[in-house]
Amino acid sequence: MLDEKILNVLRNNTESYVSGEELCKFADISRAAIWKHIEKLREEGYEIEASPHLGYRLVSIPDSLIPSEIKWKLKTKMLGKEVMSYKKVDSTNEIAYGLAEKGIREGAVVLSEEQARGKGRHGRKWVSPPKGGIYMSCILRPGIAPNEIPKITLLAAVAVAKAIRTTTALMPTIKWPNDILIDNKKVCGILTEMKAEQDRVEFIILGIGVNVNTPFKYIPKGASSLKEELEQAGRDENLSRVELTKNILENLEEDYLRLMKEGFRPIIEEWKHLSAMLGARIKVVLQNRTFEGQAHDLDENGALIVRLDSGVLERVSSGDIVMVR
Ligand code: BT5
Repeated sequence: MLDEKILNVLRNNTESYVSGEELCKFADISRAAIWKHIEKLREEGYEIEASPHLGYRLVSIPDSLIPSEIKWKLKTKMLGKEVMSYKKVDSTNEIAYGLAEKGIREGAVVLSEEQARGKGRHGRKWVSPPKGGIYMSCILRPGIAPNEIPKITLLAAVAVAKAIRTTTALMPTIKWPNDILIDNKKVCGILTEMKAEQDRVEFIILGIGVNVNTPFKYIPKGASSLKEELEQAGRDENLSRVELTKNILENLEEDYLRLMKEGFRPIIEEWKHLSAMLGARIKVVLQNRTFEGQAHDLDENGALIVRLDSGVLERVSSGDIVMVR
């Protein structure tokens, strides 16, 4: 906490030095204690200049998914007020699930720089190398019925797509239910897990994985990263994962509160706008069968309505889609 307070004084004075004496007064601790906090911040990646006569000056901040960076000027009321960050975990969804079971409040966020066993849907894996990805799980307690869960997954896809568009100017599209693509390559996946009683969800863990500056050699075939797609567009830049994470949280909260207030309609409309697949020919892969048809619509709960060649409409609430060219 004190680290964060000292850091924020330095952030507000990057043009000049803040004297050790000022910091001592502000934090009400000794000079030696201030020094310890400065060292700790440096270990986290903050570059802080120290001059014996002038004091301290913040030179650069790290693009690390740590609470002090995520919470700084984050424009949310609930999401990200509590942030836990790790260097490496098996899965942020698992950590978040454990915290939610212990009663952590809605809006808490778990982040990691790397995952040893990142999870996809249906027991699949999410490749989660260090240095460049966002691996994040949000704890939500919306008090909805379990069959309404797809609404949250679709809402998250809309929020992440908007955040990617704002921070990169790339044009993402959504593939039902949970993939975010750029130029038809997957850059983000969403895994929604929950604990529920019969008719009411106790909590939801919304897991989001984004390939941001992820080194290309780690990315599965047919997928991509935001950095790679920017390069393809002639822009050679490293993106700020911190900025994107904050933007995702802000969009997520806004859409989540809108869902609670106005219902699912506005989200469906935005989803349709961002999805490139309605009208397209698709193959639906379910656990025990496969069929082709045309992606026709989304229903009021977020299920995909597929028009079969016979004209019959089929409702798909969970499964995988392959685009047929
Ligand atoms: C997903 O599953 O797309 C959900 C991914 C959710 C990951 C986040 S990271 C934070 C949180 N903690 C977790 O443990 N998980 C969540 P699915 O639709 O089943 O897609 C999985 C498939 O995507 C794999 O079988 C691969 O084909 C592909 N894939 C794996 N890693 C990828 C990556 N980094 N980028 C793009 N595609 C990937």
